[in-house]
Amino acid sequence: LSTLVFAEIYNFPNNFIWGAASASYQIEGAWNVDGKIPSIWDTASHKNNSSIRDGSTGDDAGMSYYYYEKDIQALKDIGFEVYRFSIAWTRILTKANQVNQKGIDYYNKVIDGLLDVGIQPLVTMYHWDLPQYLQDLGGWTNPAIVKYFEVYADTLFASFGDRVEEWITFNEPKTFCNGGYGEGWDAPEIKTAHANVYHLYKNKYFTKQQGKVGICLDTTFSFPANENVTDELVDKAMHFSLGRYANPIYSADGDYPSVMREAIDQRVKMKGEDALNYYTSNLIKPSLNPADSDSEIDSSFDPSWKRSASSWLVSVPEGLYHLLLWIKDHYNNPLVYITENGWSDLPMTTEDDGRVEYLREHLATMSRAITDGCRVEAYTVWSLTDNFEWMKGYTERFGIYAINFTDPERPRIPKKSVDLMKQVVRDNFVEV
Ligand code: GBH
Repeated sequence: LSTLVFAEIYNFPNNFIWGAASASYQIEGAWNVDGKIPSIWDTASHKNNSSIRDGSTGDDAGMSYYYYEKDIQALKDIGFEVYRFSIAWTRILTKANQVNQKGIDYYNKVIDGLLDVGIQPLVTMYHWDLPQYLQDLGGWTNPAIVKYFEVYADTLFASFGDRVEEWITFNEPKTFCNGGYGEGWDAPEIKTAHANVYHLYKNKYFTKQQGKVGICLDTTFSFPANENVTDELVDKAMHFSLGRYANPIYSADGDYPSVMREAIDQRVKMKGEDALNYYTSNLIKPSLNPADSDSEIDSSFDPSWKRSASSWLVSVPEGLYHLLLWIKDHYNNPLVYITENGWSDLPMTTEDDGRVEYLREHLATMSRAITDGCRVEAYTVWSLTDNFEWMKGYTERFGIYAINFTDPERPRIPKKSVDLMKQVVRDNFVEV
């Protein structure tokens, strides 16, 4: 008997850019050497009874601080042309905001090592490892952080901008704002937000206590300076001052003031590429308990969707196709880099058939989206190696290379998906 294999071929443009992605705290280790200062993830993972599933830390992780050449070799073996990695703010600047030369030296070695073998660096400035001393000042809730981040970014541009051509400011602001400061399931594990408290009161206490929960906003009133100043301008000034906070909470449309949005839109017309992380999708319907969420939307998984080792991650390749078309239609077809896409399994498998299938199917839908006019130019798989998966520690593995975290040499061991990626990079097509 012979086996019949039905394979469909999905092509990619000749100049398509392939690569892999990682993030500093998840791979580097060396958490307290060469002048590095503590980050909020050092704090979260060193706490007694930390919330990290296996009680682990990123103190050593894949030891990329020492073994970055193994990462570069692993990229090169596949033929990748781009490496997305992040820089640890905590290595670059001291508490006194002085440049830490040893930190600069480390990233110089990584960047030069990549360029030597023809791999372009794509650098994320912030992938969640905020200096702890800045968190002690309120972190992302303190407006002063804007200036601190600017000083840090300035140092990066000045130190590496001669060789790094592509930068990403923030990895997943929705995740670190909501996870870190809204619902508290990521470092610094703070649960705040006016809306949460308001809804808590409304749902749990209002019937009995009949009180009110408000928010205290501050504003001046803006008077016209002369008779040429229009009422519209007064209104605009008020919206910049008060409306930016009040409108989302109190206005009929619940949005930021349109006058403010239009003014800002004019100034920051989206330029460059949209860096997009896509993993999974969901089914949505109007909420049965509207009080539970601001969106009044309930989401769930289709039971037919394949599950990974991560509870939130199911395989929905069609979702990537529809997302790319949605972006094309809503944002005037910008250039898009897929900066993360990947699959988790349990330690320690190199027979990662689930990942191979996930990647094949997602690359195929990406190819279809490109055929249908989307301007996707690059793809970096998450992740180059197994690494510290945040609150899940080392219990969920995303690498296309496996790492045994008890082996002092931390060899990068190719999984089956490395063979897949080699073939895709070589042929510029994927078979499904
Ligand atoms: C990415 O986030 C990150 O950029 C990367 O660092 C990470 O390693 C990778 O995903 C894999 O997780 O645990 O149910 O509360 C992906 C988006 C948003 C997915 C937060 C996990 C937490 C869900 N992430 N989410 S839950």
